[in-house]
Amino acid sequence: MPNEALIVVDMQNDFCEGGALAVPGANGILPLVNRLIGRHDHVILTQDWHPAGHASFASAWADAVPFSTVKFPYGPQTLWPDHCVQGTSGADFHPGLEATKAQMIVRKGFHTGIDSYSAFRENDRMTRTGLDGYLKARGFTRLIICGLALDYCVAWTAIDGRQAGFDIAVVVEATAALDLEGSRRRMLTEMRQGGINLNATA
Ligand code: VGL
Ligand code: ZN
Repeated sequence: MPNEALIVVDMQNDFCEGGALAVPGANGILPLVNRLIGRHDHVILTQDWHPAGHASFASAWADAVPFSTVKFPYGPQTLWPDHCVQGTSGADFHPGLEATKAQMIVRKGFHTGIDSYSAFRENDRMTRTGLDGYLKARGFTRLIICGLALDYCVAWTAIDGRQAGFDIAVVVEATAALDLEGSRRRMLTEMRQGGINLNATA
């Protein structure tokens, strides 16, 4: 469909098996993600792309442990293990991902003090990535979303996409979740209530 784009979120080594912030089940979705890529004319990849010492890394703070939550100027922020550092192999796309066809790669999380789960808007909820303008300029009205992690970058990208006026379907079977303290269930509910279609299949 000419007005439809596939967005593949953060299929990077650090989120896959053996990676610094591995999402359980990440490698298992690769065949489904590749099948979706094969079936779509317009493919966009997102890439988590942090400078070393990024504020979302627990290692950047004294006495902080990964997966704890701290107060940032823009609100609560989960601290993560160092991951997807610019230029490292952990930030590369998984070698099994059919990445060649991608028409656009959106990098996010490159401002040292601001994390970015959404591919549209950073975690301060103000700084925009430009993806909205790109998609609208190209005439896309419907977005199919898959990738990692369902309850963080996929969910926030879907919710912000909906808010920007796109028709959104998340292919849940082509995602995997971190599931920290019930985040999978919580974000599925938020997406459903936000008018996002969760019934699409790969
Ligand atoms: C993500 C946590 C930190 C994700 C990225 O891709 O879902 N999660 N950075
Ligand atoms: Zn990140």
